[in-house]
Amino acid sequence: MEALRAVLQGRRRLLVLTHNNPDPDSLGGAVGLREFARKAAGVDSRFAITGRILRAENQAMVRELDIEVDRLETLALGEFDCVALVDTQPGFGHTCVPPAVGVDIVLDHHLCAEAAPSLREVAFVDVRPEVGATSSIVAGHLQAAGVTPCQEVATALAYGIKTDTADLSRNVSDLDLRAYDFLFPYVDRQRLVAICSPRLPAAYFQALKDALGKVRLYDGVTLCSLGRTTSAEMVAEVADLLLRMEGVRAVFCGGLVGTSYYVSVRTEMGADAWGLIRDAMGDEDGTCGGHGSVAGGTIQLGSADARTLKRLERRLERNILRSMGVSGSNAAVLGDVDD
Ligand SMILES: [Mn+2]
Repeated sequence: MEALRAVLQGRRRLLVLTHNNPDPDSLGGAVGLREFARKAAGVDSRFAITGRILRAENQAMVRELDIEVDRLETLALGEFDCVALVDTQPGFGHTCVPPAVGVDIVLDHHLCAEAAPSLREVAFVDVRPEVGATSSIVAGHLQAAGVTPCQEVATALAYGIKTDTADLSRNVSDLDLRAYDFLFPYVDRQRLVAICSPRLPAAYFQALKDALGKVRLYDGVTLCSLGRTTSAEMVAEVADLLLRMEGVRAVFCGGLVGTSYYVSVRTEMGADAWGLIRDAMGDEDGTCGGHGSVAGGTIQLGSADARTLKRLERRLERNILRSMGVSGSNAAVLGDVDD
């Protein structure tokens, strides 16, 4: 905490960045770091994104908690003399850091080989893969600094921890539990409930229906292709849902957005999702990262035609089945039950 404070102190203005399309943990970590900068180091800050906030829950989080999000291209980068990456690292595929910008602070909990060399130039690095949420790492720094977070920040951090640890059930460390305990008295439980179950557009149910029609069940391994889909979030959401099916050890879910193919992997507790996604992606042109039983990746396709997509999915499926030690001959699909 003292090292983080020391890097911030005396700076004019901090710019906080995260994934292109931020999830709750990155939103929580970002507002938590802004609170730390302001209350523990007296530094003003902004939070900027390059993509969109997609999931209905994440949009509700921004709305309910008045999270200030700027578009990166609207900010004058010259006004900032300190840059932080939260819940991601330099070089990650889903993160855009302008080439002229040097990163000073990295707070994250993902394992990733690709980031390692560029991390050496960063003044403050706090990457703890054993922790379930970046929000827990940030909350820990707030607690250590004796900062009482405001209700909105505490609720954002708590929701970040809730989502990345599946309600403190997945990839949970002592720090996650301590952070949640620390935050809970300041959490606005009414707004937390509003964030957890927002109304969903009809298009969401259409996408879900389409996805469930394409599920293939192997021996404990579930594959699902969303084909061309609306967002990487939908791929992750379907993967989360399918892991709840009885007998499923691992879920691989993929979908094409533009010319980027997104993959989400979910495994039972104790399994290594990152190892699985690396095996699945093989030599494809892409990046992946993950922690514990959750991993995600992106593959860049030269073209987005149906044949290219089909071939890619066939290669991935072969790699996955080989890596899981499952024969590819006995797939079942949903909806085949006679009634
Ligand atoms: Mn996270």
